Amino acid sequence: QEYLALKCKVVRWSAPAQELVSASTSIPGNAEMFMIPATLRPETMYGQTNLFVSQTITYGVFKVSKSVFYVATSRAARNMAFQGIFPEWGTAPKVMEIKGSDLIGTLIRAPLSAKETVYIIPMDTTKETKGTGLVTSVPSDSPDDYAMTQELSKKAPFYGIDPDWICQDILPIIDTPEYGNTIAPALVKTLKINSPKDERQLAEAKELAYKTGFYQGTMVFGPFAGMPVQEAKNQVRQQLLDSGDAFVYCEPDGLVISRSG
Ligand code: ZZB
Repeated sequence: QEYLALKCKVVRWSAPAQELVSASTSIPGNAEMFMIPATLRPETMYGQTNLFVSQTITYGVFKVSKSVFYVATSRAARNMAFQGIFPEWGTAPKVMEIKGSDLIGTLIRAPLSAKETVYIIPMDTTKETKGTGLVTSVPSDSPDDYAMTQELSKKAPFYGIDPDWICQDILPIIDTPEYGNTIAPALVKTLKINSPKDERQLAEAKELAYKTGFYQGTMVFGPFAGMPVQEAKNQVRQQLLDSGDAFVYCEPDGLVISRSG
């Protein structure tokens, strides 16, 4: 699977994360630190409103250069080590670990997002075994993201977050003949999805959103407005690569089983 790994620069740490980072002797005070979500939908990046972490995943902080550090799962960093992302081939230099729960409330800059900065919020269904373990939230085009952000804003105290961290107005990015210009809320409504627990319907919604967005979608936001998604996808991807705001991250399909004998 080939993902686009997005470099989301930390603008302000949550209090617990700040404490841990400040205490680390391996991270200089002027370090640039990036959260690295992995995405298959570069053309939706204008609509990023949050970044999801799982509270139960322990993330690693990895050294890219003297003053640049990436946050991702150790599993993802091991893969990156064989893709020329760290200075020494085959090595992912981990300088610190941090629990997802300690990252909640951190403010980041998400490249291309219409929002200048976005907050890190929890989504405990985020898989450790996929991508980088960090997921950028696009509630206009991802039914999972829309359902989770709705749940979080309804039950903010329960989840221990500030409701203001989640924006309520959904920015249209892609228009489709069947579902209008915000496909995720439309599908959540049509398929009567009430919460992130409605897994089966959400899987169906995701499949439909992928297919409809790709084959029938037209961009309605950003420099490629008016262009079919099929064409814009690669243009946005290339723009993010050229600006240095993203890099390609690949992972082997399925399990890699070591041979014996
Ligand atoms: C932004 C985005 C916008 C995404 C969208 C999707 C959609 P897939 O489809 O299962 O192969 N993702 C990435 N890593 C994880 C993880 N560790 N756990 C859970 N979800 C993860 O997975 C690829 C997509 O799943 C990624 O692309 C990411 O969300 C999420 F409008 O990035 B995406 C209809 C989907 N739309």
